[in-house]
Amino acid sequence: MLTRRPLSLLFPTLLLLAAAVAAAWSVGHLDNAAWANPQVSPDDDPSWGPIDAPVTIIEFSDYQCPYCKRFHDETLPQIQATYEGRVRFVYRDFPLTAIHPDAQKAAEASECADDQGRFWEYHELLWVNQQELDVPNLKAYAGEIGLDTVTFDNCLDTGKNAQEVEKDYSDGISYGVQGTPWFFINDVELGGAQPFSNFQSVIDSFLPAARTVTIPVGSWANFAWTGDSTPQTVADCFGAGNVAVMYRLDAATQTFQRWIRGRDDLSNMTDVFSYHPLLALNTSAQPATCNMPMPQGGPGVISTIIPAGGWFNFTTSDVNASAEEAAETCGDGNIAVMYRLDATTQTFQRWVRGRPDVSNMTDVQPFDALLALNASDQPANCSFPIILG
Ligand SMILES: [Ca+2]
Ligand SMILES: [Ca+2]
Repeated sequence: MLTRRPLSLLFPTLLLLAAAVAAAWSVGHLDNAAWANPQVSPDDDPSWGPIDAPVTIIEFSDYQCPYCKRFHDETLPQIQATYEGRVRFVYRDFPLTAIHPDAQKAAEASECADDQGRFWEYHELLWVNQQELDVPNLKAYAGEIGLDTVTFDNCLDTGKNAQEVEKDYSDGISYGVQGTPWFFINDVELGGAQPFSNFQSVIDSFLPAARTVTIPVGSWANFAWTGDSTPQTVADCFGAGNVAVMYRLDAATQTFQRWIRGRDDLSNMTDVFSYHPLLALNTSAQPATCNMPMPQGGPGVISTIIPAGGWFNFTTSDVNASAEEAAETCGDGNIAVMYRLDATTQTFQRWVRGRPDVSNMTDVQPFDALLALNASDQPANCSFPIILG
């Protein structure tokens, strides 16, 4: 059963902050809506995941229910692995006491463990031991994970959390829960045993679509990624062996790294400290020729040709040249964006034509800029979710 309730819910929205750099440069930003389903409350029940996650799953469950165990053992781990950091999971009790004589006490016991701050460990033990949930066993499990057993036994024997469990159950009835397990995923109700793919399609409907970046053959691309962005991780996303070089510009620390396939170290460029890498975007209709000064002020120039509409990565030995001065050597108006990575100070500058400041990228925190070279003979694609850093 899959129904979408017509609620005036504020959906998580995707705000695209178009950095005024280039079409290839865009960053995503999630407006993290807290749980906003006015009809179904997470109450005071145990949860994991960010409290402001764009998706909240509230499960109503019963420790003696075989389908609940199956969800816990098979489906939930997939949800956790796929949506870590983007999903909050809340566990509420819905013991079907007419058919499951131990379910009420098991639920109370889990709340007694929660009173000692150990809900999830205890919860795991209950699923492992689903066939043995009578009161003596519930007490034994508390001892197994080192809870204060006197306090725990007293909690269970006096029915300290009976009302809490009954409130979950009566709330469930009022929300229309008809059995276990039963789920509310933001404003979508999902009842009964369901495959992971059904959870996936509901969860995905609340998340921004994956973004795909394509690097043409032999080209550089400049983009941002707000997830776990080690150069190696991102390079691997583009397919085995495609990306040969990756720069990572960390906006937060204003530092950069250079990763080169086949080299063990993640170079911070001290090995080429006399050279200062430049990355230029030529937005004109013709190739741009950059005439950089020779090292040590020698005669002549070093010419680099940047294709029309493309990025190019090259170096300058002119330690005094700013990003803008480097761009000017490439002809009037050709270069729209120039990064200059100062190997000596391990800092970088970003110059954007028409902007008065040489941005140090504090304006695009907390996004990490990446520059990747596709050295393969085919276009390289990477699809990645837009995640808040
Ligand atoms: Ca509750
Ligand atoms: Ca509860």
